[in-house]
Amino acid sequence: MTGRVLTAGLPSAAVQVLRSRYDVVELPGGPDRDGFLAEHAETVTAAVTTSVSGLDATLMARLPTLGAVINIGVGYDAIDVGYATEHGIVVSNTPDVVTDCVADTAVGLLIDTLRRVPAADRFVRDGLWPRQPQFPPATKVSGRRVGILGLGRIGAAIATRLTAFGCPITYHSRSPVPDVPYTYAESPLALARAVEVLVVAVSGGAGTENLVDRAVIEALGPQGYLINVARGSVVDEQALIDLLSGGGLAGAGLDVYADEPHVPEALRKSDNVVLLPHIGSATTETRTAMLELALRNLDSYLTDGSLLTPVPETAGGHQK
Ligand code: 8YV
Repeated sequence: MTGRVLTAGLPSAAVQVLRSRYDVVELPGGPDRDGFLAEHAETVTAAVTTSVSGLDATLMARLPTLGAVINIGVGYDAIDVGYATEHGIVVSNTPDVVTDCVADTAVGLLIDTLRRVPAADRFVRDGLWPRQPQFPPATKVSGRRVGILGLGRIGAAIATRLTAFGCPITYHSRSPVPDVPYTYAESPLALARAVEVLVVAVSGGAGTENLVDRAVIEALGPQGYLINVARGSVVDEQALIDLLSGGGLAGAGLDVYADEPHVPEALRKSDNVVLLPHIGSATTETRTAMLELALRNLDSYLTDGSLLTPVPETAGGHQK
């Protein structure tokens, strides 16, 4: 199979790698897009995008010869997989290679949030230490009851790490996972009631939108913490802000938001949250492995139409 490869929202280093191997066109944003599509749309065979940029149905509909969407990322909620499937367009993602780094990020964020590590760092930098000899004690991590929402690859890797911290693990997934040494909770609400820290590790998409709603956050209570390394869409962000500011929740550690890269001022001004700019998979090693797996999928598709790691045909509600 030959044809052009369209890149949508890729970092320039990734575009360069693709350009060295394929005939690449880079999708522009804004007013240039219509002219670009008029010129190139009918020659595009495959598109390469990221979990953040995605590819919606409107754009796919304008690419009549598109056969594959190659996603650099495990989550594919920003790609309209329903539309793709209906129109014979195959979609791949990058599972497994992101698992370690996203799980590491979740555990690091959990520790940073409970132990208030960024606030302690600011305390030293701002010169407060000589004036106020003791940084206020924070919250112990080891042994704390942790709930994992979504015991997929990433949720399971988070559970393994936290088991080493002596944290009893409870989880909720669409159905109980066989042969795991953790306690199953029937619903997100039951999970929140049973734990002190809730870690969100479920995939984004229509099936999980607002799964962590106001009632779930309330159930964590004034001593509870929420950690989200999944998608902003899974959590009711306004309810989170209300409960954090009203003392209904002790703190939150967030890597993802409802409207990235925009983070509500109420969160940015809050002292009991730790905020990361969606860096779960952002290490050189993992980003390289993601790009390599995406390239192998693209090569495979352009060679014989097959994919190495296709996504399940229906999106929504899957654990990452
Ligand atoms: C990246 C992610 O932020 O894999 C995912 O689902 O959200 C992250 O790994 C993204 O893919 C950037 O390329």
